Amino acid sequence: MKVNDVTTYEVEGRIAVITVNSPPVNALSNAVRQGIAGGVEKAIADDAVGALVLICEGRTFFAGADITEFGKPQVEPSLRELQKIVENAPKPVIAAIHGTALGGGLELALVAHYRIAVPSAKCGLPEVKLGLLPGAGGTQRLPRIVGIPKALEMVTSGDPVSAKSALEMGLLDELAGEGQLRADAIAFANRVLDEGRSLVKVRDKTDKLDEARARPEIFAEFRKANAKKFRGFLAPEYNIRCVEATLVDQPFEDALAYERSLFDVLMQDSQSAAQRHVFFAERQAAKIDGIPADTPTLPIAKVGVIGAGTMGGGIAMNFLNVGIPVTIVETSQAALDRGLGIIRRNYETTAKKGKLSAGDLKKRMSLLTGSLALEDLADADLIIEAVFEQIDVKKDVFARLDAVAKPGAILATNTSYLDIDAIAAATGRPESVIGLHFFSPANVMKLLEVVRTKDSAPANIVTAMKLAKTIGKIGVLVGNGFGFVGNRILAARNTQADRLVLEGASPEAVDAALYDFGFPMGHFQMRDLVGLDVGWNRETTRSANVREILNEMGRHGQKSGGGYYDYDENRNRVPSPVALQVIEDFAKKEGIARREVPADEILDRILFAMVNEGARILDEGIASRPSDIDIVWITGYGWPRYRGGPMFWGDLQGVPVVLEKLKALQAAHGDGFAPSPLIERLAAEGKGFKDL
Ligand code: T1G
Repeated sequence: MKVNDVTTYEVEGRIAVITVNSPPVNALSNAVRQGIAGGVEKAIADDAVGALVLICEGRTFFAGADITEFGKPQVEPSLRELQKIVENAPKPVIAAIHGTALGGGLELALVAHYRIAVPSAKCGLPEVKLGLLPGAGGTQRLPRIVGIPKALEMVTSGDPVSAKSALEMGLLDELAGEGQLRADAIAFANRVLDEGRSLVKVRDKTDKLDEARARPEIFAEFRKANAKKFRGFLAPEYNIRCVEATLVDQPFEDALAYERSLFDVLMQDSQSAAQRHVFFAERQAAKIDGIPADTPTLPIAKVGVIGAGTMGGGIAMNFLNVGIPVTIVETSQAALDRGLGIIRRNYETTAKKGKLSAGDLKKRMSLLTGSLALEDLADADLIIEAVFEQIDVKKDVFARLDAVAKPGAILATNTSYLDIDAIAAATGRPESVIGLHFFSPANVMKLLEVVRTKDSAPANIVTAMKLAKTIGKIGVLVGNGFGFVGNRILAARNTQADRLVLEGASPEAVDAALYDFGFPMGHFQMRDLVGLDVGWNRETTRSANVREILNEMGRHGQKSGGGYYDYDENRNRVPSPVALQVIEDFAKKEGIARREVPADEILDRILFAMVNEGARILDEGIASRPSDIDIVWITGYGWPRYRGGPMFWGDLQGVPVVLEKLKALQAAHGDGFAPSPLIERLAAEGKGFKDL
């Protein structure tokens, strides 16, 4: 019988089965919580019922609280009230888990008296990834059932564990047969009754806490070991404090109240708002506006890569990793052998770390074919060019590809900022050309900018976006324009950083400002790492800027022992008097007066310039959503997740504030800061980027 629209109640023998079906992930919405409460109360009142099974239909057990309801008025019963109903039930409640029991879903399972799952199930507390902590007792019950070390790892990483691991650590009581969950859960419930097993409450278990009670330094050790990973984030520290509270001699309810108090602090903080924004933004980015959802995708059974350099090799690995054969073409045997060797060595390094079996290494390499002939790509479904970043070279490659590639093949360029319409015009099939902008190292970085030209065929766009997911990337669809989205905003940051050091800020001051904001490394440190000579040409260099002069001096960055910084043999960086002298001399030549530049000016000029460029990109239709720009900069350039991305950050300041700041910066530093018309429109309408 139906309890409500998402919950049914059935009795099999003496076992009540409460089934929830609330797509897409059975999130613990108001209706789901009401349905479960109704079903449990019905079972408790039914004398024919001895035990209860709580199970879900669809793809997964409860995947957590319903994030879409955050910030909206709560409807009774709250998750914690529902937990009380289940935990205090006078009859055994068995949670039957498939898919992913996450967050509030696992916390609900933790107040059941027993837990059974199929082997393919996973259990986790991912709240930290949303800038939160398990707010329904997870930080108090999980340690009691798996011990503090494993609980610390789970709540601060947010990563789920497999059903097998969960069984081993005591989180699960039994594994069901795959596809047998309902029947096996009912059988388990009957055994619980037949064996007269007690109503085990996780809150009453304390033996698993003894290890940490005997070694309280475990917490300091854990904080130290993860300091770099947690830097800047609030939520991991608050999760640790809650787990520490399990060792405080206090009533369980007080511990729950403490957990709730810290949860409420996090929920109000902009860091959680930012990370919840990123959660939905990542999923939104995969949606393609303006192309019918039923547009067919093309099968990609064979891939060709042109260029076996750093990018070409990394690109090829993405497809080999998922079992798609690749033919990689170079212009000389030496270059081809070098490229194939690098791919093999990359896999061997991964294998040495135990992250790749010898068999998988062999299989992946068996899918790779080297060639010196473009003609060998004639049967490829997708061909990705990764040759020298020079428009004439790329046009020539595409003209030759046009004569070789089979009809319907997708012809992709990995260019990072060149005009793809111009490249497409070198072929007789511009509709087949698209941009697949990978980020170095291409086999590691998650971001893939899928660049549509004015002629890119819809089926090719849809296929490319689906392919991004297949190879484990986050695909963001962007328009064709200088630097597309990521590099165009990087260029805006470059301009300000270069200008700031000429005006008197040191490279380390600029880098410190960005590092303290949350970037993994500063601007000049990143430049030295990538290499100052990327895109630099010895034949045409004219000492036109500091970077050219450093290159002309042989200072190409980390790889040459010096760039904007000097580096010791371990590549540790120190401020460089030589680079500083170059900067001062160039500023003098340009007639730029040097001065003390305050740290807040450094950050303002860089961040507001980036937001302004993002607004221009939106206004030109190069990005279809502000949140897409956020995803590009978080996944491609290390913008700190807890700050949500440039456009989220702009909204956080408030568009009127952004407008005023830009006007002031324009007055002080020139028209490069002229506010985007979009910002002026939004300010006038009292709207933010989120309203686009
Ligand atoms: N609430 C609402 N909607 C959700 C949701 C959730 N918890 N999880 C996913 N969705 C939507 C998602 O937006 C998408 O919608 C669709 O479901 C498919 O998701 C008190 C406070 C479960 C592993 O953090 O990790 O419990 O785009 O594309 O790749 O302590 O979704 O189709 O319209 O990701 O198969 C804790 C978050 C919440 C889990 C499935 N739970 N979700 O991955 O599909 S906080 C989480 C996921 C909490 C308590 C606290 C994944 C997934 P649409 P999808 P997927």
